[in-house]
Amino acid sequence: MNNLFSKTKVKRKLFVFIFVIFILLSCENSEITSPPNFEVNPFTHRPHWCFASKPFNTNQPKGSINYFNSQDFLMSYVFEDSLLSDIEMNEKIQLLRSKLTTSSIVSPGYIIKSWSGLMQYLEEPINLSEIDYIECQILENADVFPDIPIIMHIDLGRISEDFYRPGENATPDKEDGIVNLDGLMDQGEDIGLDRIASGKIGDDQYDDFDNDRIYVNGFEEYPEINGTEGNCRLDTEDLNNNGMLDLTNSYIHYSLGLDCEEYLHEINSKGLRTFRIPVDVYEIVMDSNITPDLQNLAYLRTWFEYPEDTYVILISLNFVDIDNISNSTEIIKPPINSGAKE
Ligand SMILES: [Ca+2]
Ligand SMILES: [Ca+2]
Ligand SMILES: [Ca+2]
Ligand SMILES: [Ca+2]
Repeated sequence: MNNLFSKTKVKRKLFVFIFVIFILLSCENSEITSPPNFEVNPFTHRPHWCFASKPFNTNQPKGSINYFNSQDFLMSYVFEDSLLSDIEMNEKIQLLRSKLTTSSIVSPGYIIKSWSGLMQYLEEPINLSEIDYIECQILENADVFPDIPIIMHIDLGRISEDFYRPGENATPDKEDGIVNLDGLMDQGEDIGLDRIASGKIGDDQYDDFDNDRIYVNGFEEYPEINGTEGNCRLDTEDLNNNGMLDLTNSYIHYSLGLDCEEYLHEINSKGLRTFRIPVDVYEIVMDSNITPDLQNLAYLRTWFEYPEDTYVILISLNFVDIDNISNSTEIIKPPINSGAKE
């Protein structure tokens, strides 16, 4: 009887031991395979952006920018394999790819940099006192990222809305009101910020929207996706929707060399460069006596200086509050049906 009892005890102990080992192994396993909490980064979503107005502090010639959410990059091209589950390895990532072209007035052989960029109005303005650093992740991919020096600028605050044919008029260029000024897209209004339909005299030949994909060096591009005519959206320069063309420049400015060490926090094995810019290294740029309201920075502009045609692949941009990291939009996620097209 005793013998039987002790045998049962041994069996039980063995069972508990095996069970504990199993739990430990499965915990370890889930630690390895469970993915980080990837979330969509709002600053890589193409429709949030429009072309940038001219930075107040540059005299460089204006190049052009074509920006799109390309569909041919997988998570595994960007992040370390150890951070990804098997499913995520093959999922597409939403990234914002910008094709930067130099100004046509720049003569070959002369190194004069061009500028071009993007801007947006932030529905939730940034309060600088709640931010510790700006994090920017750029993918350096030798196939699509020619090795040339690019300077990226980040402006935050009050920024001129006059991005389409600047100086042309004192009111915002907009599509609404071509037929009825009612906030709705009436038939005949989706003809671009030039307010002239294709085929009519004076039409901007570069404003036609098309989401057709082409391939350049094996990577997809969408050369006419930023057109405002025929894009099924009511486009406007009046980004803050106050009925006026805001022209004040009063903002804070950061800059970083994308091939430089300054602010570089980390490079991973895939060529993902993570920059962390301390929030207090800004310069103030203003064209009047209006100082930037650091607690209410409502426009964001990112623009680039570059000596040759190139690309920038933005993986994420975050304004990080380390005390509230779960609320900051720190991480990135593969898109759900996101697309260049959207
Ligand atoms: Ca209308
Ligand atoms: Ca047009
Ligand atoms: Ca439109
Ligand atoms: Ca406005």
